[in-house]
Amino acid sequence: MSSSPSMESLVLQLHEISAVKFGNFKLKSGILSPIYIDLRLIVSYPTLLSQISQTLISSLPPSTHYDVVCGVPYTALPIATCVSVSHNVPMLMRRKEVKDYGTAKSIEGVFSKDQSCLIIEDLVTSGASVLETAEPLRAAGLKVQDAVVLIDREQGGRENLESKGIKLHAMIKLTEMVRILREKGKVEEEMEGLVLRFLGENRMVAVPKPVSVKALGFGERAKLAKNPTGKRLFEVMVEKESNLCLAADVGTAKELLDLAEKVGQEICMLKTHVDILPDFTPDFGSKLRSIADKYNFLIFEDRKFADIGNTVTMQYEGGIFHILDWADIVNAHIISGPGIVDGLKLKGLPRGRGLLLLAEMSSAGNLAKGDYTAAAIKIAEDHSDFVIGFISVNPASWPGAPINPAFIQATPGVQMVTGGDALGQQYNTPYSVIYDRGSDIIIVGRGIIKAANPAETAREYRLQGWDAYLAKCT
Ligand code: 5BU
Repeated sequence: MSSSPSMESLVLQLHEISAVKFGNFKLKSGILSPIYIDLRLIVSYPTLLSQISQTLISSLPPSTHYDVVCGVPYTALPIATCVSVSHNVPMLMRRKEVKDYGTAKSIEGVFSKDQSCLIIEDLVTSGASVLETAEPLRAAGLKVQDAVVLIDREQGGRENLESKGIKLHAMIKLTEMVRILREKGKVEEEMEGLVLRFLGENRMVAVPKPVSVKALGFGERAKLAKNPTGKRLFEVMVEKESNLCLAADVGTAKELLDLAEKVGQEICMLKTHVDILPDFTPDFGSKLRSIADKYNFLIFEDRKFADIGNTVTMQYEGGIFHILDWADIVNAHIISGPGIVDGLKLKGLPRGRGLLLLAEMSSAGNLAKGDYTAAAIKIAEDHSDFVIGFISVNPASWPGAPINPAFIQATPGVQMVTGGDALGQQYNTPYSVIYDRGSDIIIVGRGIIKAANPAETAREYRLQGWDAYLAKCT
């Protein structure tokens, strides 16, 4: 362990290795800044790395309690490792991308629920990356109340984190750092003035949040829904405090029914792909229906009808699956034009069923955008007695008039951390899908199915999805 050097000496060393530079730099946000900080370099200076880690941890108030530490990937990982080793505190690692095979965990390391985790970060501007790390840690049951950062840019991070229940502790504030460098003759007074003015003018960098108006609650929206299934879905969401739909993509009908029993109480909707079940029998629908009735959720067969109206009437009602008999909701592409909705409506509306239109898709390179999305909205409006809403990815970004609040937005491609799979699927987090992207329902498949304990994980997704919805309404 190295002896504790003065703050001046650390700041001078950071300047010496060019981890702090003055000039004219374009930041990630596009803003031009007179100061640039790159702490990735410190891995090449082990003594400095160790000294910084020491000083960082001693800047915490003595009362700060933590059982484990977790660095924000990637720059803070070596700092967190140093802290862990020198203080003998276990460390956790958050994956930036979750693998689609093996354990599919977003947090690596051993921990137990209710332990406190200290987040370690190199540089905080808005606090967004600390929040991105806090989210999956909290979802896994850990308490996150404190974060410690090497340099606080004083641009709103402290306030943004405070509003999410995280106290930010800083080894040094950027203004103090600049003052030390000026006092030691490393920066001209004029440059110090420029930096201070820049920081003053950019005091609050908000965590991006496009949703600015208070959203209407699901209870209110239930009253606006014309379709009985759409209305019921809103009501179930309110009753169960759940906006979670499970994508039950398992290998057999037996597994699907077992899974439905396990997670039934957490979900508002269960989504099937009935044509992937090798042991499908004609009584599958009635078995699933009785589980749905027991736990009060709706059944959504993700059939993605795409043919002309006449053909889809037969596909919906007939064949071996008899989807119309057991699925509350189905969905359709609009590639074939509005006739597909007329066809499905002919069979579905008399039974009180509902339809979701595919306005967007979650997979990379898909063609459902722009005019296609706009056409889906128009068809939905023309058939609002049967269409209950959309499969969408970022409805908050749709141009034009606000979408009728009677329509429900349901979004696939959701996991606890952003990323994707090897075949084009793209994931966003529950919070970003509901709060930032303006959706209502998170559709989660492998994030839950592949978890060690699907019921518990479903509960975590439910809580995150619901919290994001509540945040939108207040
Ligand atoms: P995942 O395991 O969470 O990636 O499963 C996503 C589910 O949602 C899966 O059943 C897909 O068929 C479904 N899905 C999708 O991922 N993206 C889309 O645009 C549409 C459906 Br539509």
